[in-house]
Amino acid sequence: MQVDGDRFLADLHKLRSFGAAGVGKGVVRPGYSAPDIEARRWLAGQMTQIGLRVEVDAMGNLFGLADGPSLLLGSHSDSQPEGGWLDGALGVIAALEVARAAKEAGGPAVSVVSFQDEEGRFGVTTGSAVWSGHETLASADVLQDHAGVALGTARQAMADMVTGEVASEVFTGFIELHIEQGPSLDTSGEKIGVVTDIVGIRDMKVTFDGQQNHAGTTPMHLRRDAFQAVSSFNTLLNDRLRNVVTPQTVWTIGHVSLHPNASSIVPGRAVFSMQWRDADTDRLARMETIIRETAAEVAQAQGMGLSFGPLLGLEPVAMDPRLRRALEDGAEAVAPGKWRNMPSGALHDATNVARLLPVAMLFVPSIGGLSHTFEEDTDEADLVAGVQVLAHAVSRLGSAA
Ligand code: HGY
Ligand code: MN
Ligand code: MN
Repeated sequence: MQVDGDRFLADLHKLRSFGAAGVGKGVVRPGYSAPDIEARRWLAGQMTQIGLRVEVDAMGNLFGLADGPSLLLGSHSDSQPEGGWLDGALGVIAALEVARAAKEAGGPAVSVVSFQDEEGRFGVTTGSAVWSGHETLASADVLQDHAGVALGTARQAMADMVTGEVASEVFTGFIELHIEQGPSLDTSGEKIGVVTDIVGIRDMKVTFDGQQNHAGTTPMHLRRDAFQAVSSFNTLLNDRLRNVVTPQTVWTIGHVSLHPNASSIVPGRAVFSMQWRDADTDRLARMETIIRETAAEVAQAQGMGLSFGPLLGLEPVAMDPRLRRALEDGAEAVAPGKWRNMPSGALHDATNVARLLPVAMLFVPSIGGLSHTFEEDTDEADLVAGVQVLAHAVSRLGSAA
């Protein structure tokens, strides 16, 4: 099978045109937004053109199905609220190119997927979480974004595209090509990372309820300032986690909403996202205990009400050895001596799909290790090398993977 690098790159740039934003190659295409749905319509057209049968499930996961048993390739085409042109998009367009090249070569059978809301506007990888049975549609529907919109409402915007549920039994395995989103390959000068494991994640909203009041007249010692509670919590937490974490453990408060968010008002409420990631489930649990206890202690000391949202999460998963070996072979053929095995610190749809199918992943370098920013980029020659490794692995595995 012969992939066409120019055709692949042209499609990748075309996908970026849906929601193109910011300087460089930025994209704003969150799940179920108008650009996301427009992009899915364009992708569906591309799938049809290469002879795949388009199916869209109730969540908005978009499949292009080959006849008979097939290997499933893909990723997601939604973006972060400020994202780059490659996160997810690369894996979807690479899948399209390999499926097209496979058709031209007379096999093997390759299907394509773009999962919905991988970037977690509503949760953590919600599209593939529902497809894989990790979440039910009903439990996903009540999840809300930071603006208070429910997923069940948001997904109505693409209801006209829905054809029905897509069974996983027709697929023999799943392979996802992605950018690394970290600095390892760029720093070492290597071209390909073959993923060994994907870390686990926990994510929940935390709310401190204090007393909204006048910022000029309320003495400091009488205040119940919700921002001060968040600030104390963060400082204490960083200190307490130190005994539990490893250099690979990460935790982030990435979204804070203060009410009413005005210069002259002592904030009465703070709602913030608390997310933590690690390769070890026990450590994730120990961190959860510390997070909950620290928040309770701050609430008690500062006279705050405290509540926690639902705890969302995914467990760490290992990649399938046989699919991995096919990628390692491909990496050695395309970039001899310039690839490595490595874990993934980012979450991916592959984690959910691993509940149903053997899965594997490969990475190409991210320039400067940047991602989840408009500045995200990868050398185009490295992008093409990634597709070539994927095609090599698919040829080796055949449709009976
Ligand atoms: O956050 C993640 O790891 C993924 O990009 N959604
Ligand atoms: Mn991604
Ligand atoms: Mn991402």
